[in-house]
Amino acid sequence: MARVLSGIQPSGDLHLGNYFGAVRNWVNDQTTKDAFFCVVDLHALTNTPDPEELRRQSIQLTSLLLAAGIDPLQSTLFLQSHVPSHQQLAWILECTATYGELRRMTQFKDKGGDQETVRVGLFTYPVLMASDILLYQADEVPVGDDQRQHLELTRELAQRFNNRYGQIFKVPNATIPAVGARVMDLQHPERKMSKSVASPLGTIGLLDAPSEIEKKVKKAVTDTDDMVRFDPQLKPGIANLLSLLAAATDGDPKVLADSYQRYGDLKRDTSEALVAILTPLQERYEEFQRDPAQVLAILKLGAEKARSVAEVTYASAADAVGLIAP
Ligand code: AQP
Repeated sequence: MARVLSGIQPSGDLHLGNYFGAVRNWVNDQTTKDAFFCVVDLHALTNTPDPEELRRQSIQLTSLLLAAGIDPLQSTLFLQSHVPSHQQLAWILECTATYGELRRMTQFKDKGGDQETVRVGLFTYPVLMASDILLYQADEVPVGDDQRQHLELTRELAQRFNNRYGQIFKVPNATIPAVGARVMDLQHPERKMSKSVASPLGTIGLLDAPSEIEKKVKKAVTDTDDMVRFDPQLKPGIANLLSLLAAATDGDPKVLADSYQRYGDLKRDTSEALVAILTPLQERYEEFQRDPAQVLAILKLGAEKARSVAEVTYASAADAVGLIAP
């Protein structure tokens, strides 16, 4: 059975990009694959969150993943900081990666890599991510398109390490969905929808009320030529709405474009389709919110299972580089 691993940061409210780009595919994967899903709280520290807020977000995100359909009986769901091997292997991989290749990461550059006060954690983030993946000997990593470059780096580090020290790591493949891989901001359709970039009208959160969803879709930026066509380059706003409708209805954005003449109709159907997907998810979320002890118990069990896999890989890597086992 192929093993999949993916992670998500508790760095803000989950949005449709996280859902269509990643989480929904995780739910599908768990029935046929050996699935590990990780709430990457150590990565969230790169945003220097308020401590109470980080704790709250970690529980909220876990509840949302459960509400979205991650089943702890099928998947191993855990918090990254509960498995110390992530940080231990990250150091070994930092001694494998080069300054030049980390400096070229576009996410680092986008998040302020050129500033004098940039934190080292933001710079080394992709190495910790490589550690998250390689520890589990994952075959596949289901992610959105924005993570493609980080996945390439993970593969490169695994190959470099294996060439030098022997076959320690499986070299994983990214699996990127055909539709929903890059959900764009509704107000700035040239940039991706994001948790940490403030764009209240441009981002649809998984917990947004139906009236908010309707308002945001209605106000979504389009263009003036009044023709519904799927053309992400020339008509990014309309292409984004078509992609969202396609993702929500399992359709094809190019085919859907032929059924619409007016932007208003496309917007109405898009918001209705999104509300239909999000309402049941929100109801399940409320149930988990009422029982945080259950959520913590799921994370505890998940961490035990994750540790049993991660510690074996870490021990092999540590031995390979010449560290003495305790
Ligand atoms: N706009 C997006 N479209 C499709 N997929 C997306 N993902 C993120 N944004 C989009 C996918 O969601 C998964 C989890 O992402 P993350 O929490 O690790 O952080 P990120 O990729 O940096 O996403 P955000 O929302 O922009 O968070 P912040 O603002 O905190 O950095 C990943 O698989 C990602 O591809």
